[in-house]
Amino acid sequence: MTPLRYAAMRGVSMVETAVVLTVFGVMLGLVMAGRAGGGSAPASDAAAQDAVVSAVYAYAKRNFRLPCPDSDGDDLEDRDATTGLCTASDLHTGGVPYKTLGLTYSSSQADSVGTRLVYGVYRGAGALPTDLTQSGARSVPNSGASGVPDYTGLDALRQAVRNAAALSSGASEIYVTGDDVATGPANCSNVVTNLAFAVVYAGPGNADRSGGDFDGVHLTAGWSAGTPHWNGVRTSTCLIGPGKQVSATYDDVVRAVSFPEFLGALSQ
Ligand SMILES: [Ca+2]
Ligand SMILES: [Ca+2]
Repeated sequence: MTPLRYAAMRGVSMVETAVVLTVFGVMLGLVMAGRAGGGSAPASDAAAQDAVVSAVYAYAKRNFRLPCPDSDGDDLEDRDATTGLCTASDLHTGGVPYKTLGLTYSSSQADSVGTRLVYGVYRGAGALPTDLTQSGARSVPNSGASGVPDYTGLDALRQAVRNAAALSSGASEIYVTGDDVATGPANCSNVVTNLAFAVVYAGPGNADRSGGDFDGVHLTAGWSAGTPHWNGVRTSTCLIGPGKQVSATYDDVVRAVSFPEFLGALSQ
């Protein structure tokens, strides 16, 4: 890569980062404004989630992998810099790694973004061909197959997504349930489809008045005030279908990114 080309790419990357940070700040402001008024603001909450999703897309394009979740509450992904692996093989879900994504929030927003938004990612059993949190060369269909050139960079991530989509991981990886209507019951026995990653918002409150602010069978352990903050959800893979309607006992909002949706975003 020529220096000129590198400089141009770096410039675009910084502009993209600035745009994402600005959008995220505006969206969080809208969310908090909705709270201050005493009412819920579903549209703004959904927009704040989408800002995180956009930041994850940008991160994936720059790093050729998805970030690990944050299970100890320091806003950094829980990843071993030496091995390049998430700190535990069963780390599926945790807090949003805001700092890793280059996102910031003020102390007054800490309750909303620090305790009520959860991030989950497809780990592919921790194997390089299918673990979306790892970067490295992949070939078709598996890494290092003799005589088949390996893909690297963004192509390698795309190949990992295709490899993951070809598996039937079921409840061993993050997935969505039904919505209690078209796609069947919203319980963890009903595995509708696995996901590349997901951002889940606990909603305005603890609607079902049980456990934490997540409702129903959703992430029943959730955030805890001690350390590690998000350890209670680390092994959770069951996420309620995004189509489930808000009701008197359910106000969570799920933003689920399927393998095809993620592939599409990586191609833009
Ligand atoms: Ca962390
Ligand atoms: Ca809730």
